[in-house]
Amino acid sequence: MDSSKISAALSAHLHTNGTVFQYGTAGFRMDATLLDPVMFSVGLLAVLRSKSHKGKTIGVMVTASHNPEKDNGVKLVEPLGEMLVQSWESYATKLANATTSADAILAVLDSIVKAESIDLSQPAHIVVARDTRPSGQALVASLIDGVQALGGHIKDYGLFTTPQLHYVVRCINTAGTASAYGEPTEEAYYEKLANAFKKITDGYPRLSPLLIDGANGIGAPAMEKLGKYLGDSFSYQLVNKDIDSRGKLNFDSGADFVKIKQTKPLGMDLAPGQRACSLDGDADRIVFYFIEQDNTFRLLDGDKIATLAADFIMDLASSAEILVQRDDGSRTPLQVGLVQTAYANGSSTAYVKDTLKVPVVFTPTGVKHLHHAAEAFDVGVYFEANGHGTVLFSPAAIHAFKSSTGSTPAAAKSIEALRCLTDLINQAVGDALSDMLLVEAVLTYQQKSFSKWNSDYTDLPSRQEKVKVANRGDFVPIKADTELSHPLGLQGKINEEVAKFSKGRCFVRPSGTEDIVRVYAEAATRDETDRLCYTVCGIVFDGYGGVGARPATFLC
Ligand code: NG1
Ligand code: ZN
Repeated sequence: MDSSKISAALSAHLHTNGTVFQYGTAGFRMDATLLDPVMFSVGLLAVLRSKSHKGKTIGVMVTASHNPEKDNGVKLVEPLGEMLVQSWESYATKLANATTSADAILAVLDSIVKAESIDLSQPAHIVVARDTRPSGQALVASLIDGVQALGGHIKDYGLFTTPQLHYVVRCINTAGTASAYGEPTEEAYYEKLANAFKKITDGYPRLSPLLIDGANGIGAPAMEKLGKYLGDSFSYQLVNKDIDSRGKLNFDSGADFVKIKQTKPLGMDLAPGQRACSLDGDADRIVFYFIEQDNTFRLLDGDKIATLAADFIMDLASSAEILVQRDDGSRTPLQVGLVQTAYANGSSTAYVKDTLKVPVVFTPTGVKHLHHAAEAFDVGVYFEANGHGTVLFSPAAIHAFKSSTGSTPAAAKSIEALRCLTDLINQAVGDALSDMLLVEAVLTYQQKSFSKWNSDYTDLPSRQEKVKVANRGDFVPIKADTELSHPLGLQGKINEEVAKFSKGRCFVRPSGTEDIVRVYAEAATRDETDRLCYTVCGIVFDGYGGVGARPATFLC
């Protein structure tokens, strides 16, 4: 470690304004003007992480996803495209907060090297990409300074969706192995998705055009490029594709806006019966929607995508008579499991358990938790209600798909479809474009309308609100985010309110990405849901450090 080189490089990125940094659910995320020292520290940490993996390539994505354009963020990606391992999150936090002086940063670097027994003579390879935020380029430059100060090699892929960055990381690190994931280029990514989609939908009548809201972010140009590879196998119309005008990214558009507001985005004309979807600002989330003839808005969210996918894969596996080889030598049917969070609509959970008869596992919020839980199944379907998720296939499942031939033409066709799905679905991370094609492939294969898909089960009315509090750290979630252990006494008050409503469910948890606590409520009717949600918002605000305007005082 060349201390003088690190000290000299740090002098251009010193942290001077007292902000306390925290590597949260989605890495570091905040107002972009505060991020320069953080980026430098992430560059240093990425080098150490790569060295600790004996020179494997580590990814860095610069994005603040669905958050406003003025924000930005950064997260690290492990060699197979997963989120940074949890034990390193605290190193990231310590290092970012140590950018106040050369002594502080050298001490933290040294402590990480010792704690992880890192061999500093190992090489370090980093790849970086960013979304369309105006602050992105300068932040990447700060990151590169950090990487180079510790002697790492870095390749800048420029503008990418988050899942594209995860894809290239996985490709680079699996090249030449039995689980090679593909060519680490943007073109190969589009080609892989488009070829799988074309194969699986071959011979079926095409669906009506899909309206796609690009949230004026990176998903828009990526969709345009993907569209060229898809040719006439997929018909769509892209709106909200202006990535050049300031202030438009995610503004009243995108997956998060549509999910929370339960309405169509700005910039989209949506006639009754038309099919539509929204990507988020870095294209790792997607939700679908349509409006009924009576103008009722219908959202097809992550829960609906998960049930559609699980049902489809189980149908294919059953018609293909897939058997999976187990460690004890036996061969047993494919085991499909579904992973949800507390934000999943209660009706979806009931549908999965009672109708699909698929096991459901609950994890805390944040895809790293869901991803991990999904790995326990042959086919692990995981989606957050907000539309962030994917489907993971175990090596044994992939082997079964590859080695089965099928005893009838129908079985052979189902096996072929399962093989296509393993290429179509991004195995590294939730991916809006891949998920969009997955949904369109299933609906094409089944010739199913949005309205029919929506009628699989009826969502309970739900509401999600934010409450600004003095210190969200006072709120400590337990039991996969469904309850709070602290502040003492608050959970009892929430329980009292929930008990007043039929089918009532409500929980409060601190956000990992915004300086707020979230309140989620469900009940039998819209009116009861809103009453429950705003009553609990009021309890939190009045008794537990609310700041600013009191939420929805008109109701309570
Ligand atoms: P927080 O801010 O911790 O609730 C949000 C989403 C997560 C996840 C992360 C990462 C909700 C309720 N929360 O986390 O599901 O997607 O952002 O972007 O949607
Ligand atoms: Zn996102």
